[in-house]
Amino acid sequence: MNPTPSASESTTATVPTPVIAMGWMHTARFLTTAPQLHFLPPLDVPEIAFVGRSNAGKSTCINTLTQQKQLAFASKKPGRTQHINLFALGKQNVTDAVLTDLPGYGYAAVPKQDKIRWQQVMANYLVSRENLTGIVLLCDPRLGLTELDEILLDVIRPRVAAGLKFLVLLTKSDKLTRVEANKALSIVRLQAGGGEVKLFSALKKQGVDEVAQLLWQWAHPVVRTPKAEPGVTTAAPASDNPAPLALP
Ligand SMILES: Nc1nc2c(ncn2[C@@H]2O[C@H](COP(=O)(O)OP(=O)(O)OP(=O)(O)O)[C@@H](O)[C@H]2O)c(=O)[nH]1
Ligand SMILES: [Mg+2]
Repeated sequence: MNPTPSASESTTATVPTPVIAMGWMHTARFLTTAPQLHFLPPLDVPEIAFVGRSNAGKSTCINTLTQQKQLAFASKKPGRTQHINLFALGKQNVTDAVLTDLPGYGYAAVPKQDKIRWQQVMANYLVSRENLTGIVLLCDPRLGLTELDEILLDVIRPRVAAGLKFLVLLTKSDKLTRVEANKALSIVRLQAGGGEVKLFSALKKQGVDEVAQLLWQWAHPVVRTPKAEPGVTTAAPASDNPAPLALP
């Protein structure tokens, strides 16, 4: 899950300061909600999806990153998020990226028919959403990556190989000792095939700045300008975002 970038692909993205990244995150506002993929408006800005088991902490992670208490609906009760919810990011109301909160999978109490329907909605979204630029897979480290997470990894593998950004967040890290956290990191790093894995805690604010900086970089890819000195790069304006990714 860690594709090697081609020579023509720029990899030296500008790293924003935490203040810039967090300020950008704070601009998040509700954009739209949809029960199925075909109700979502087509967009041409980078879209970053938060996926994972029910109760893994996806909605809480979005609220923590955006420093807003109730932007996404978080709840102790699993299965709280039941639609695809989009949040727009960008200063002065100019949207330059979108965050997507997806319903979680694996919640036992959901009727089988609903589970199947949701798996299809999510797989459809992950495979065919053209402006999807990155996926954040959230995982409770006390459970590790489960069979359902592995199925999701299989679904997205071709797109990750084609350049889609991918990050695994081990959530609720406040519930682990340092030794447990390190062990969970090593195991999930192996399972994720070398992809990036980070610890995250909404409660202790662990990993927040780092993740905000990374998502900013995903949404603001660097392009080489023809006249630039070798090695000199500039951040692309939002409208110059990458061509739609090759679909599997
Ligand atoms: N201790 C701790 N609890 C957390 C953390 N993040 C989330 N939680 C709790 O975990 C529960 C589930 O959080 P949600 O954000 O609703 O989870 P979700 O993945 O969006 O769940 P679904 O919408 O059902 O898919 C809530 O009770 C949160 O308060 C964290 O970093 N630390
Ligand atoms: Mg949720």
